[in-house]
Amino acid sequence: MCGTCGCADDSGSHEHVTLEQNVLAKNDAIARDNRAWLRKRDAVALNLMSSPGSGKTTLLERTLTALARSRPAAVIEGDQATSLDAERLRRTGAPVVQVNTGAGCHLDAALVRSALTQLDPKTGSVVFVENVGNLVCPAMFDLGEQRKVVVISVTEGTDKPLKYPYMFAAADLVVVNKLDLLPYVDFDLELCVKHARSVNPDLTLLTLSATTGEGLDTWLNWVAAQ
Ligand SMILES: Nc1nc2c(ncn2[C@@H]2O[C@H](COP(=O)(O)OP(=O)(O)O)[C@@H](O)[C@H]2O)c(=O)[nH]1
Ligand SMILES: [Mg+2]
Repeated sequence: MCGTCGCADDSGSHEHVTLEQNVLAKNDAIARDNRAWLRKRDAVALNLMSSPGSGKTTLLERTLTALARSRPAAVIEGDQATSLDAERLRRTGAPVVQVNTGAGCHLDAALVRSALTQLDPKTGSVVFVENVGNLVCPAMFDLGEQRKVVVISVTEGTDKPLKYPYMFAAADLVVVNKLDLLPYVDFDLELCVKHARSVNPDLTLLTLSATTGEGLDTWLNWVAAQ
């Protein structure tokens, strides 16, 4: 077990494995309740995960602005500390609840349950969950979301799907962001897609630039389809 979050450690002892199973079983039960809670409101939750700085908040700023006239949207914003991202996102007019995890490196279903109660999203809402930035622990925790979205950016290197296979195996969608920077960095998009599909053949992938807006329509269409 990871000392701070209880995430998986394959080299752990029998006690570690049992404890990990208990933590995850308890989490999964709450996640099922969250899913039912959301279904009753005809709402869907999309869990955005990435390394710090891949562009989750920038993508959400654009997305919330685009959705403002078509569909109610709300955000659960996860960070270890500060409300900086929540403040950025509230400027779009959307309701946002900030969750600070302190030393914790991921959101879990219990944190999302209390954030949902506070957020009280409108019927038919898309609830975006911006998870704490890392490609390890968030992959293990079901939050009751409809879909898991992994954002990577072209500045992070082609090999990330191979180095963090659990995250990419858990994903429904991979968004490759910062496409505007592709001419300036050593990133092989085709190979990265191949790596991602090697750990998860069912993946949907799309490319965009949250800064320029290139590819944003494809993302918005995917969101609308959920
Ligand atoms: N060039 C470029 N920069 C971006 C893009 N998306 C985000 N950024 C920048 O990357 C940095 C981190 O973005 P942020 O949205 O805070 O990432 P987060 O930590 O995943 O929420 C900021 O300086 C953004 O302006 C993009 O598509 N292109
Ligand atoms: Mg952010």
